[in-house]
Amino acid sequence: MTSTSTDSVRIPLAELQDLACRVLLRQGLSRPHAEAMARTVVAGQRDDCQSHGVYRLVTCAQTIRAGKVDLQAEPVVAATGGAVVQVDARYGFSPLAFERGLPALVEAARTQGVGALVIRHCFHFSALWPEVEAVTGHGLAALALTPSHAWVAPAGGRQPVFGTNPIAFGWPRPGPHPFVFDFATSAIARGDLELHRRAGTPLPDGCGVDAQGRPSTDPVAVAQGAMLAFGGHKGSALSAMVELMAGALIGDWMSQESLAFDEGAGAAPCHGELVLAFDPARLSGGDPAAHQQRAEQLFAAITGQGARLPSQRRYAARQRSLAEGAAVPRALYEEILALAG
Ligand code: NDP
Ligand code: PYC
Repeated sequence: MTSTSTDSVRIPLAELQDLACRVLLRQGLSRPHAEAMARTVVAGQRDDCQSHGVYRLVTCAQTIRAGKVDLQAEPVVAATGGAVVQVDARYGFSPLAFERGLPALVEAARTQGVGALVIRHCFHFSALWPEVEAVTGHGLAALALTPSHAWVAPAGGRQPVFGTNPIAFGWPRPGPHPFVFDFATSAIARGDLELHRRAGTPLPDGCGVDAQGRPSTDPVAVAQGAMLAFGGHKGSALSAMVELMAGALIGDWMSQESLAFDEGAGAAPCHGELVLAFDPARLSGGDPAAHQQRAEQLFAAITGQGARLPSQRRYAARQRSLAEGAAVPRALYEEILALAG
């Protein structure tokens, strides 16, 4: 451990993985779940994603206390040999279900051109970029969608209907870093709202309304009222699409149903996830390398004018963390040490 300032410490990644694993094993998770979840949250911390890094160890502990998650659940993968791969997470956490389904998804995309990984009945607490990055690692493009709990009002309304419903996209590139974006369709992710609440700091303007429908920057008041979609009616429509595609379409719960199942326990949402994979070799009509080159020209036209690509900040943080360890807020680190006993 290295002290960076009075407020944070740098922890070598292997040490952080070991600590996260110990915390999760101590909560009663099976080793495969603990290791998969630790990989996910340590990747988040490594890439300076504070709302979905090791802070999630605290929220996962809360989810486990609520008593509905199956800590030993073995995901069941059903690959049909066609485009669709189904994984029943059996009310366990989602990272292991994704890891178990990934090989069959890659195989489906390679043989069919398009593969669809349908995960059902999972407790979902993570960012989606680790998953689309994993798919791009196989030379495939990827799109991932998941609902959450109904915290977000539709544009023009004030009653929560939608989840924070992230959309993540990945495009494989030469070199180590794919083009990836991953964002909540709410103006702010719930995880960031929680971090504001813990720190006692106000939300940015435009993130939510209080229980009376008045605009508010108080995270507690917004949690009692409603969060708002980003971009008004456009984000609202995208959020509805996520409910439909990663809820109704795949036969699993939407965000209202997930919240009802929670019964006020404050656990992670429980629902499904849809991950699509696309093989450029099968879809480009020939000469995928030439089309890949055209994609590179698009990226050059973005960065060439001083704009940055999404995930560029994350990749820079990753490079530093690999060299110096991941920065963890000191108070959070102590909270995690306490969870590890
Ligand atoms: P952000 O708004 O922080 O970032 C969204 C995306 O935009 C990132 O890919 C980011 O890249 C990129 N970006 C940010 N600023 C710029 C810029 N100036 N130019 C170009 N690209 C930029 O994400 P959110 O707060 O909305 O979401 C955070 C995380 O929360 C996501 O990973 C998401 O998966 C997760 N989440 C999970 C949910 C769940 O149900 N499981 C629900 C909702 C959210 P970079 O990271 O490099 O800044
Ligand atoms: O940050 O909105 C969020 C979130 C929901 C579930 C996991 N993260």
